[in-house]
Amino acid sequence: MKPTNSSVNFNYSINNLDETLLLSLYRNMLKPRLIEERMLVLLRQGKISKWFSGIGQEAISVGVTMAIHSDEYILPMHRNLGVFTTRKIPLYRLFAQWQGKASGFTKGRDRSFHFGTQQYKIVGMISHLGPQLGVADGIALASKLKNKNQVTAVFSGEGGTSEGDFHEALNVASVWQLPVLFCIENNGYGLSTPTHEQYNCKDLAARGIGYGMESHIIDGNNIVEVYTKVNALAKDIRRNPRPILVEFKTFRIRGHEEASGTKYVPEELITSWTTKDPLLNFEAFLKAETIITEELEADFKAEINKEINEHLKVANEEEEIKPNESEELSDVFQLIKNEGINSKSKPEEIRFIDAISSSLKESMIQHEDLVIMGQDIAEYGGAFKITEGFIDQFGKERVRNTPICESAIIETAMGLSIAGIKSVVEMQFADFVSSGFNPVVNYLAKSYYRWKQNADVVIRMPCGGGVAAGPFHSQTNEAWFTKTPGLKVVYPAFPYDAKGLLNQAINDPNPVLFFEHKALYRNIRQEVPTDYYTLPFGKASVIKAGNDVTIVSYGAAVHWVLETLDNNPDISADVIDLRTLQPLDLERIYASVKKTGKAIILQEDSLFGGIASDISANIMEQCFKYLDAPVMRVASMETPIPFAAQLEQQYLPKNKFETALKTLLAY
Ligand SMILES: Cc1ncc(C[n+]2csc(CCOP(=O)(O)OP(=O)(O)O)c2C)c(N)n1
Repeated sequence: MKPTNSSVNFNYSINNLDETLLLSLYRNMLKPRLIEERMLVLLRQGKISKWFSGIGQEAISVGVTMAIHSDEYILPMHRNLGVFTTRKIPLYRLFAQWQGKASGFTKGRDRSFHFGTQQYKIVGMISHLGPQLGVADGIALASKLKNKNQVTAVFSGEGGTSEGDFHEALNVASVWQLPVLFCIENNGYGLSTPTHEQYNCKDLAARGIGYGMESHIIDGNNIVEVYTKVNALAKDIRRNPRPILVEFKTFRIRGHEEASGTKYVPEELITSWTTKDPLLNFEAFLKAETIITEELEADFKAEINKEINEHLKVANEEEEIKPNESEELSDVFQLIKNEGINSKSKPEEIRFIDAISSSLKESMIQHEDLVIMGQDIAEYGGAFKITEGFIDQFGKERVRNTPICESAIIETAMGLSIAGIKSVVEMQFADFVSSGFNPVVNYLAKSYYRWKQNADVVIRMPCGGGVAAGPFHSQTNEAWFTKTPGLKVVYPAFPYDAKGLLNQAINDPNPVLFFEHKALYRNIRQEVPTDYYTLPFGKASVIKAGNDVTIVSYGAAVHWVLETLDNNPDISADVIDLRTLQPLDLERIYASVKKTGKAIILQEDSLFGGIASDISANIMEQCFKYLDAPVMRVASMETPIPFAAQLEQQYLPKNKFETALKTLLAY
């Protein structure tokens, strides 16, 4: 149903708003409306693939965007075309984005509003909705750390407020008093789900209060109310940085997306909300007040339609993207110098854990903005005491205790990166990254490829078994990440490598999962330079040279290999410690296998789907004619990792390795 009313159903308190401002509020709402009406035509003609309508909700996008300064970030959702148009993005770029063309914002790699642009300070959504909110926390944290007194505005539908991300983001923002304006657009339905099936409270605004946050309810269809109230709130946040939640009451008068229709919405709801159309009511008001004439209205429409036509023509005439494999592959990671920085100091013998701690400390000095976040890492010094004493040297702003909100903190790290700040996030145990899995594999991993926004984040992962800690404190879960393009995965076995690689990980502007085996922390010592140095990624180290077999491993399992060889001095083996799993030094492996003719891979994780399988497959494909035996993989049992020491020993592959190695040598 097309809104047609012309009476004024709102009380517009224009007070001291001047005519120019009122006209631009009107014009800024008119533009997305006219674009959408055109998109609906194109959709029917099959010229665009999907459309999420924001018709009837324009006052929120436009009012909020006009109240936020143009250098303040705004994080819109799929119905917020008005944010993009009010920020004056050239329309041909939007049209090209929707057609998957190069002048869009993602080189055809993502659709609709799934993009961001630093130029316009807009950070678009990922499909999962909720992560936007935690990312806004990070941007707001950066503003607070740099004393910028800026507001970050972020949107969510009422459906999105049911996601854990929403609750974590509100909690973190409130505990840290971050200057975020959380904007909930309560439009009655999340796809076909009505509000009473989505939540069980009267107003979502109450959720702000639950998190210790000021909150407000605003009539989302009254542009004057939206603009004036948000403008006042934004000013207040700039003066007194803190989060505020606003629930905008509105209604989605079209389908979730055009193909899904509105059959499940009672007709009378659509009819009554149509009379509250934000554009037509305001238009009628401006006419009644003689602020706009029929002529001026026609001029506005003609100008906007002309702009739409011209820009559509530009986008339509742009050639389709020509796929180019090497361009796709080279856009997964931001380029970085990967040469390694040499140390100049005399080495000292330290433990693995000291190497990690020393890297973090030196990196905090090296990068003066670097922020470390994690549970209990400040006064308490972290579960493993790696950051003990850090707050005395670097202060609590940079060494941040976090609530138990893995998702929101990883999203916050993403937001910091958007605002130009590096961060390291400590998982208390690698197992708990599953509570922040979505932002790692969908936000951090894909953001550079999608819109060239790097995720300058290192996630530290204290991992691994042999410590009788049971299924949730012993996993080595690198395989969850090695299969996700866009993530680098580092897994050192020695203190020297741990320090040099962690320094490199923090230098790297891309997301890095840094695995630290807990069993190595206090058991493995090595001479390590006392000053700052880095080691390049993607370079395995050959820690023993021999002729009969190639042994490939990483992490604690490298030490099991060395123990086995100590007990069998007659075995002549090349031992390759991978050090990084992504990038993976396959060339080093191939060179060794071509020499020895036999290969065995030892991995601590259970066998199926682990990196040993991929290494094995690559050796078979690339070195088949050099092989004298099938490539062998030795790994843990296909069960969760158990607690009781004797069960854990049976589970881990350490004791099976010697037999497998001897079987291979005898082949
Ligand atoms: C994590 C996740 N679950 C489900 C979906 C599918 N989905 C996309 S939009 C949507 C409804 C969202 O409702 P709401 O947040 O109220 O926003 P609205 O579409 O009403 O503006 C759903 C279920 C999704 N994109 N992400």
